[in-house]
Amino acid sequence: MTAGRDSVRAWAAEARHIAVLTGAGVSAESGVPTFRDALTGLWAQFDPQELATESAYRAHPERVWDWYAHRRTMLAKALPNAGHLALARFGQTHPDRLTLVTQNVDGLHQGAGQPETIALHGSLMEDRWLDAPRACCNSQPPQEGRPPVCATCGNLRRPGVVWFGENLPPAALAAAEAGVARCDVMLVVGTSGQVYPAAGLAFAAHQQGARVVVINPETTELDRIADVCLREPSAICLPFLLESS
Ligand code: BV8
Repeated sequence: MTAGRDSVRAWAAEARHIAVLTGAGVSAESGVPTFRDALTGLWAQFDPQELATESAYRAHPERVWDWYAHRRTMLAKALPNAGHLALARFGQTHPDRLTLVTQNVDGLHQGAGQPETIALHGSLMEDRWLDAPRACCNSQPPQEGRPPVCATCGNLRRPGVVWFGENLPPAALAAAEAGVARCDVMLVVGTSGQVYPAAGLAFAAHQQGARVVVINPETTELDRIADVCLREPSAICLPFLLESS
């Protein structure tokens, strides 16, 4: 009999350390469209890798800025769901037994009360300068526009996210790898597992002998290394798995 949610709940209760990797699916029940679903309306004809790259931004700054502005608007109405809250409660109760790593840029794990969430791909709510700022750039507020720019040198503001082809923040990646190296259970929640190096963390957990549990209503690239796949929405599954631990 393949192990089911009851076994995973027992594994979580006994685990010395749990690593969790989340993707857009953990925020779906908060009304935040998943990455592929974020390509609706105006942006439906684009491949995410066409929009979420530096070269796309330099070629079409207005189009890419508008896409991020659209996602920010959607996010402004979103609240953490029962999945985010279950992880936050577990982290507050057992701070040394959880490493929470997210690919999400929506800040909902942090909003649920998990400030030490490791955000591998940055934050949608923070901007920075596209090119290294000159004295002029920080001597006056950016000039409003789509995108805002430095009124003197024209440097563009850009979303504080990690674009395809860009390195992840080294400290975040190192902290994630350290948490995965010491976990005996890894929960892979709401991710299609197609983007690296984030997806590689699940392989690392599997290789070091941890039990890997995929929580996703659909099949994913990572099912083949999973000990168990729970075909459930995360806002239902995570409270069940973690609340007794
Ligand atoms: C890099 C921020 C070094 C921006 C993002 C190795 C092999 C192949 C390719 C590569 C490789 N190494 C590097 C690459 C290239 C590339 C990559 O991985 N390409 C893939 C796509 C082929 N990686 C990079 O470029 C990374 N940088 O490697 O730098 C380097 C430098 C130079 C040259 C080479 C390498 C940077 C990657 C980060 C990109 N930024 N986000 C933004 O948000 O705009 S990635 C972005 O897409 C998200 O952050 C996330 O990571 C990914 C989306 O995936 P998911 O979150 O999984 O979302 P998705 O929509 O796909 O799936 C949702 C899932 O939820 C589904 O499975 C669904 O069934 C499920 N679901 C739905 N509802 C629920 C649910 N689950 C549970 N409950 C529910 N209710």
